[in-house]
Amino acid sequence: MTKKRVAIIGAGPSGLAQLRAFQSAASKGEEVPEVVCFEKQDNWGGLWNYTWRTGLDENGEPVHCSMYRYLWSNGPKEGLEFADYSFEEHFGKQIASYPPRAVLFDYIEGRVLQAGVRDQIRFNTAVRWVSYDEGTGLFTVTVHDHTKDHVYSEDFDHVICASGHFSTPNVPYYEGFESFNGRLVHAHDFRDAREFSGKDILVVGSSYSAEDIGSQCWKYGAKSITSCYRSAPMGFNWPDNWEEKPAMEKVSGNTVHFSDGTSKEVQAIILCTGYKHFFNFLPDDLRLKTANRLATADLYKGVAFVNNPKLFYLGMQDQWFTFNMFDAQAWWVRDAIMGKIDLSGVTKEQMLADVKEREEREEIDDDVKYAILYQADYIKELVAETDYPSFDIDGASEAFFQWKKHKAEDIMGFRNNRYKSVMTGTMAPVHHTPWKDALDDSMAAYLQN
Ligand code: FAD
Ligand code: NA7
Repeated sequence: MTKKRVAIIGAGPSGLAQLRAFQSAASKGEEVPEVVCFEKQDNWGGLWNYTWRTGLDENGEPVHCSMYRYLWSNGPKEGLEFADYSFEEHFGKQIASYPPRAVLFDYIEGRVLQAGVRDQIRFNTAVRWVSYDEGTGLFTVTVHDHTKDHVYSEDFDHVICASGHFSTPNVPYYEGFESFNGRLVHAHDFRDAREFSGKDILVVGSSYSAEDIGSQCWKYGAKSITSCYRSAPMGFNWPDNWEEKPAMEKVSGNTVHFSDGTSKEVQAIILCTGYKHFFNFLPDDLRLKTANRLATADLYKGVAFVNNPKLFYLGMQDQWFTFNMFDAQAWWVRDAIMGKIDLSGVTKEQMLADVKEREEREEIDDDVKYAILYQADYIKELVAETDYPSFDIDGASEAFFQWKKHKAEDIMGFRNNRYKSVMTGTMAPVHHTPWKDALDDSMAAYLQN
């Protein structure tokens, strides 16, 4: 019998988790399928593979990166640690709890370098189209290899879509945008906070990007920050030069008008208005259509596409947990593909019922703690069905609860706190410099602890 062939789209944390999952089974002597991962960038790491570029990349592809220069983890590392590869194993010591982007990239890379999976990835190769043939039961994946400038197709038994969903910006229009005289940019294209030093800026939105990009600009010397919300304020105890306003109504010249009748003159507007699940390489019958929520639409167990369960999606949920949730999903998908988890007897109705149950359970309560525990339960559920090393998921949730509390206490100081690893049981050191003063966030500077 010929080996099954599996295509993974994307070598970000989710796609890399999938490669590691198969490699882990192979290292235990199991017969694993042939795996090919297509990655449109020239390196792995997904969003964590930072670039200064915006707009189109060197190949004319939309730039994937939404991260910015001075980004530090927005949650404690103790909530995202891999169960099979701890921070201590990677760095040879315990490190502080909110690593900058470069440090987390290094950690993600360390595990897959050790696993030796890089040769399964075809870099600089953008997936253009995927189709499914009912007759052969195979997917045809068409890609553009930019290195050779060659478009070709190959057939696969399974496709795993791990292309991320925080890359295609959701860009609303407000009256007067076309004649605004300052810089108007979406968070996706925000790179260097120093550009806004000395300026009055507006951040639109009230979620993670608004909070963190506003905080970055504050840290690197913006004159004032105004943030505005559509539904609810972020409500933190902001510094004196940060003001929260209700919804923006329109812009005239450089003046922004808000729904409470007030206005503010600004030199820059940064739209922190979220992202779209966007898959321009998938036809209607294979394309996931979902809101950014914990219970994604149409994914059985959060991963298997109900309309064709030979197709899987990783990491499509809104995220409290990240890397270890992607691992739990990847191990489960691996076992479904290898037949260790049997999907053949699960009907479409049963899959839809599973999705509905998850949606209803998510909607019971909109409390943050509830949401964290909901996603923790999801990870527990998947981990229990595979050989992914079980870990103290309740302990990781506890780190998130503490993080929430620390943010409420001091939004510009929460990153000075430390938490205990649930993988190794050791406490992180306090970082040597308070976040607001740590202007050099290189890996060398961060690891000086
Ligand atoms: P991605 O990281 O988006 O990777 C997807 C990969 O697919 C990319 O490499 C991309 O090039 C590739 N790809 C896409 N389309 C194609 C195609 N057509 N053909 C070939 N390849 C393709 N999480 C945390 O845990 N902590 C944080 O502090 C944190 N901060 C964040 C800050 C920002 C600004 C953003 C946007 C997200 C942040 N996240 C954070 C969440 C982030 O989603 C995850 O950490 C993680 O990167 C998701 O991994 P992924 O592999 O699912 O997707
Ligand atoms: P989110 O978490 O999806 O939040 C998007 C925000 O944008 C949210 O506050 C929305 O308000 C707001 N929004 C969306 N559309 C509009 C319009 N038209 N007008 C005004 N405000 C709008 O995205 P983020 O970028 O903050 O975070 C995504 C990931 O990046 C996250 O996982 C982090 O780790 C980093 P709403 O509350 O819906 O009214």
